[in-house]
Amino acid sequence: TSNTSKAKTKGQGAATSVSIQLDKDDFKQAVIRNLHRTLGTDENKANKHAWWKATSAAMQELVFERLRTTQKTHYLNDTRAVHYFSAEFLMGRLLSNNMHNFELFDTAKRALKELGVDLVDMLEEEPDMALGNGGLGRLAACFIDSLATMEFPAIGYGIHYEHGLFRQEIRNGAQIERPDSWRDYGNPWEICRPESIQQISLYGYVETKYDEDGKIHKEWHPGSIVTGVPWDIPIVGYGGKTVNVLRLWQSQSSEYFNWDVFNAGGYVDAQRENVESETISKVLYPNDETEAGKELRLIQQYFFSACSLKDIIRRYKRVHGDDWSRFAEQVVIQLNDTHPAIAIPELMRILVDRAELSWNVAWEICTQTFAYTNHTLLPEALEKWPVRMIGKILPRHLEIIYEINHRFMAEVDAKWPGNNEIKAKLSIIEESNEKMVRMGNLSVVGSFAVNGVAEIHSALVKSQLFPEFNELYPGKLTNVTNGITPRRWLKACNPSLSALITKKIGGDWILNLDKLDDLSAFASNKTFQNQFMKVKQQNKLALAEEIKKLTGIIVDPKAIFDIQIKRLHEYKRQHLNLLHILALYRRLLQDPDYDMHPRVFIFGAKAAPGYALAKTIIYAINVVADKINNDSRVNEKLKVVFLPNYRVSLAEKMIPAADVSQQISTAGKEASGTGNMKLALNGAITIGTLDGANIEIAEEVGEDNIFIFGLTVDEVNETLSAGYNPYDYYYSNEELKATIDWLDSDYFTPGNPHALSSLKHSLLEGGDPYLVLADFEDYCKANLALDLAYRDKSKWAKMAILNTAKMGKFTSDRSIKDYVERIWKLDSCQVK
Ligand code: GPW
Repeated sequence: TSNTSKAKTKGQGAATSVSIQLDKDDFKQAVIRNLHRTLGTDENKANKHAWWKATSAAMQELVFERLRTTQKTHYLNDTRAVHYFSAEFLMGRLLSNNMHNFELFDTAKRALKELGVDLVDMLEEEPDMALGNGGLGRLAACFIDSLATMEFPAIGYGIHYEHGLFRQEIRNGAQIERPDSWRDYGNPWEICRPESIQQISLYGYVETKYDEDGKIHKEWHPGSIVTGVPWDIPIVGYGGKTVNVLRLWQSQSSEYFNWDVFNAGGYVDAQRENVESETISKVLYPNDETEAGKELRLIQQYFFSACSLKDIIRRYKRVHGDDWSRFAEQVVIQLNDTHPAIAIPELMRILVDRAELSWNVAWEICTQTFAYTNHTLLPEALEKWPVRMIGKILPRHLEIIYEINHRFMAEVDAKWPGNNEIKAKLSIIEESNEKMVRMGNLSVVGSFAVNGVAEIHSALVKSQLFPEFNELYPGKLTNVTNGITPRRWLKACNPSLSALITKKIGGDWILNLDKLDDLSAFASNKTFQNQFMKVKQQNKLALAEEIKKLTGIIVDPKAIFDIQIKRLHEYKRQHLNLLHILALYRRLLQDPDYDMHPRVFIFGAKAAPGYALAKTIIYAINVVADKINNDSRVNEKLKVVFLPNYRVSLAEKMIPAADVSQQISTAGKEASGTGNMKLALNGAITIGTLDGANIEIAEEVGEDNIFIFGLTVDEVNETLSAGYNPYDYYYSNEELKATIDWLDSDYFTPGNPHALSSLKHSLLEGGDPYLVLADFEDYCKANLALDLAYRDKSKWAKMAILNTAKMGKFTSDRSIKDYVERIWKLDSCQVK
């Protein structure tokens, strides 16, 4: 089999014109009809929520019509499709997005206005669909937007979590977690597909049988059967032509019970320790970049991978019957990190045990079907599952994994004869005290392509993480730099800037982001600078109002809005930002005339509930904020805001108002970053390290239009191998020492002097693993340069314009084009 037979990629297939013709009056009627007939209420009684539901229902009529046409077209053309397997899809809100992608936003706005409803205000009724933690989940959401926009046959597969990422509240400065219930009052976008239910097996044992010819056959007798119920979310491409689906599986207990196991004895007791079926899709694990190592998490991974594979196979068989020879021509499966990697042995099981293909034929199909994206080098995020746990939950899969490894080890031995060190390193099984299955190694061995998510990251995947794999399989490891959808992250979230850009250079940028470069010609034009900065000012005013509403804090829209929004992690170094804030505070106290442009530091971040130091950093930001904001000696020049419950819909309000984008991870640690792209696209200037996609952003905007500081990847490695000692920096920089010591006094936490001592400890005795102290001085210098640059209004405006102008590369349309041409080999399919 080969997946290259359809290698020709016909252009980009992007939609070019509006397909839905609906005027204001049609729209009004559709909303009212749904208010009456779907919601059973009327204009006089309807509250905001009812209007939102009726409007969503009106949109959904259009969405379903295009969904049906798309599915019919794909079916009739028997197209090769990509299946994007991801444990997370961080969709955010869908109504405004769907309106924008159908190019009906303005129509809807005018229609609703005549009904006495403010659309923008009404959109706030929609809860975020927060089925993801951060960058990885949001990337999946941007990718399916681009896939639909460019009319590629694609389906997203994931989990229908009952509770998405927790809602964050801040009480007395500390994070507390509240359950997220995004479906409490019904979700208008999802449609249940009971006709496509799947059942999957768990637990039990494997029986070895021999047929008359002495051939071995393995039979898995499961201990329990779980039902997967699919919910489809339509994904509307820009232009409204192709509507793909995101299919999310909900677990349900099944009627069916396997009595073989009951007879095996001891069953009821053993069963009690097993995960209950309904629990599987209950909640998203909130640990970003750290594996939970929990049985339930492994079951979640298997559950959605196995349901999705069965779904794909059912669809394939409908056309091709038992002829497996074309499977890999029709199906490509992208593994979003290793979370769905258990799909590899699952497909082998189906092909070998069920379809009775030979191992070699099955393995050929398998390794032509899967491709794997790596999103991190952090050791704590590289998934490993105890052999014992896999053996309990998926006994047959464990056997298959061992067989894959056995054959792979022979391959390794052929390449490096007798080299046990390399074998131990590459083995899918880690021979530690507690034996582990390395999901990364399994994914590399079982895939035809492996990619990192930014140039530097992919280079490090090759040189640090998988160097021997790179030798063994030349060309398999590659790069696809991440991207973001400009529909959500510019057109929808920043309507004034979008309108200004379109007025200046036309609207082609929405589907061809490189067009933004046409703005470069106006970067020094005073009139355009004024228009551009006026939009920024209006967006800052709107955010200032939001800040007041959410926190009571009053900020000056003329101040620099300096924003750091991302999950809370030591490697992302929110505490480096905080130390610099403390340094500014101290300078202002020591010298009331200290010359700086007023600046508001704004944070948004959730910490994993079990990540104690991350929670301490949130607490530290909040207590420092409280002190500074209420200190009349400094609060004209300095304010600190922590906005609670950072999420997609809040990001959409913050990003358009940012002057400065903080991207300050330790070099080598942030695989790519995508918030960096969103902020720069909206005209924020980055202060950042040479890490992840920052490097490529710097290449695009040029060194004059970004503030780069800190150690490079090579310098980080040199510093660490030279025996890094944070005390050297602590004792040699008076300001640094003073700010760190300040945190450990009772100045910020009256009556509780050591409330923040774990933070100080991690930076000193703890060895400062993320080199905060090493980068502090250079960070301060970059901040100084930034402050000076801001005072030159024209210079800053030019920088901001050029940032927007040079972001073309970072559209997710380009990422998807890279995947399609270099990995997936898909043809686009125009839906009429
Ligand atoms: F650890 N990323 C994330 F690699 O948001 F799996 N969550 C995760 O669990 C992981 C990665 C994982 C992020 C990266 O940190 C970020 O740099 C990258 O831009 C994003 O994935 C999308 O590739």
